[in-house]
Amino acid sequence: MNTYAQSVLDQLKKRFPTQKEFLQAATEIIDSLSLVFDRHPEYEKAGILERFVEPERQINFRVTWIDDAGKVQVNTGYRVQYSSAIGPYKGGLRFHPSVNNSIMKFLGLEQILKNSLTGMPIGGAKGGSDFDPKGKSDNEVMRFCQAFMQELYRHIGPDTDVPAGDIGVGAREIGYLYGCYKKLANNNGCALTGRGVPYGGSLVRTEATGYGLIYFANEMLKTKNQSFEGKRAVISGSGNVAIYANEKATQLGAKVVAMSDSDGYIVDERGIDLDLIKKLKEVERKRISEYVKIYPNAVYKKGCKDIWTVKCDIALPCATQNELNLDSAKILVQNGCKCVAEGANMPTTLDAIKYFQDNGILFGPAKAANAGGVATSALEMAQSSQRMYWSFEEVDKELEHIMKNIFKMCDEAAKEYDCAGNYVIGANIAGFKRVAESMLAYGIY
Ligand code: NDP
Ligand code: 2IT
Repeated sequence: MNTYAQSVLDQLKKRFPTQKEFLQAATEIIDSLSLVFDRHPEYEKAGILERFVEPERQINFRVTWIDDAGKVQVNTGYRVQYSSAIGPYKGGLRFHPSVNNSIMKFLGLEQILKNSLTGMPIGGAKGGSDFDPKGKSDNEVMRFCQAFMQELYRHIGPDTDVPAGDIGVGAREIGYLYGCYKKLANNNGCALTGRGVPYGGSLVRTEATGYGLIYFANEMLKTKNQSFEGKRAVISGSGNVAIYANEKATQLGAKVVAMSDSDGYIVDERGIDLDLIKKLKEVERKRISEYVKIYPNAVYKKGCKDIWTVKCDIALPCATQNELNLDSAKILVQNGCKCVAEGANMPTTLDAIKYFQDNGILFGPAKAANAGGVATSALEMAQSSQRMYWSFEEVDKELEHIMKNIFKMCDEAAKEYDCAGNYVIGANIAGFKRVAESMLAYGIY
C-alpha cells in the first residue's frame, strides 16, 4: 500500500480500535485509494485523506420518551455529519438496537462516496438511534420520533442536512419525523426525503434503491452478454430494498426463489409471491415465517445466514452489514452463482469480496449498486425546490440513467487504474476524486 495511505489507516486503527465496522469500511476504501495517492502527491500535501476520514461534526444526544405503560424510556440519538464538500449532508436514519458510533461512522463514510457517485450535489451523513421499532405501537413510534426530532431539528434543514430512511425507518417514521420537524423549525422545505407524495415526496423513492440495484446489476451482466431473463435470484431481507429489488428483477424475467428476515428465510421454488410479502411486511409488520402458512409447499428455515446455501445465478444481499461471509461466498460460487450486487450497506465481508473477485464473479459494491435510493432522494429535493412533481415514468427514467452512469464511472475508473472489472476499486476512486478536488479548491480549513 502507498505509505501515506498506510499511515492514515494505521492511525485510525490506533485511535478507534473498537470501531470494527468503521475500520472495515475505512480499510476497503483506503486500500482502493492507495492507487490514487501514488499518482496524486498533491492530495497528501493538503492532508486530504486525514480530513476525509474525520467527520466534520458528530452529534450524540439523549432521547427521552414515555411508552404505552407510562414508563420513561431513554435511547441515544446520533447524527454524523461526515462531509459537506460537495453539498448539504445527506444520508439515512437507522433505528435498530445495534446502532452505535462505529455503525454510524461506517455508514457515513460510505455515504460520502456513494453520494458523490450519483453526480448530484449532496454531501455524506448518517444518523439514527438504538431504538427498536419492532413490537412498538404506532403511538410509541410517534412519541419516539417526536422526542428524537426535538433535538435533531436544530441540526438539519433543506440546505444544511437532509436525512432519510434506512433500517427501521420507513414511510411511517418519516411522516412522524417530518411532521415534527416542520412544526419546530417553522419550515416546509425538503429537510427530510422519503416523504409521502401528498406532502412533497417523490414518486419512485419507495422503489428506488431496489430498482436501482437491479439497473446496476443489469449493466454488470451486460458486460458478459447476460441479463436477468431466466435467472434464479436469491435476495436476503424483506424490507424496503429487498422488496423492490425482487419486483424489478422479476419484471426483467428473473425468478426470485428465496427471501429472509432477521429470524429466518423462505424458499419457494415457484417464485416468491411478492404481493404476499408486501402484505406481511409493509402492511401487517409480521414475520416472514407466516408465508408458509399461505403456501405450505414453500419451506421456512430458522436462521438467516443459510439463505446463501440456496442455489442461484444472482445473489442480492439486501438486509444488513456483514451478512455474507467467506463460507457463504464459497457455497455461492460452488453452486454456480455468477453475480453478486449489494443492496444493503457493506453486507459482504472483506474476505468474501476477495473470494468473489478471485473467482471471476461480477461483484457490485454497495456504494455504487444501492445509490439509486439517495439519488432519488436528491430528485425529491430538486422537485421540492421547483415546487413541482414529476411523473413516475420521468423519475424512473432518470433513476435508470443515473445508475447506468454510475456503472460507467466505476468501470472507467477501474480501467484507468489498471483494475478492469474491479468495481470496488472503481467506485471508491470515482467517488473520491470529486470530493478530493472540491476539498483542494476550498484550501485548508
Ligand atoms: P428495512 O428496515 O426496510 O428492512 C431491513 C431488512 O433486513 C428486514 O427484512 C430485516 O429483518 C433485515 N435485517 C435488519 N437487520 C438485520 C440483522 N441484524 N440481521 C438479519 N436481518 C436483518 O431496511 P431497508 O430495506 O431500508 O435497508 C436494508 C439495507 O439496505 C440496509 O443495509 C440499508 O442500510 C441499505 N440501504 C437502504 C436504502 C434505503 O433507501 N432504504 C438505501 C441504500 C441502502 P427484520 O424485519 O426481521 O428486522
Ligand atoms: O444508505 C442509503 O443510501 C440510504 N439509506 C438512503 C439515504 C438517503 O438520503 O436517501
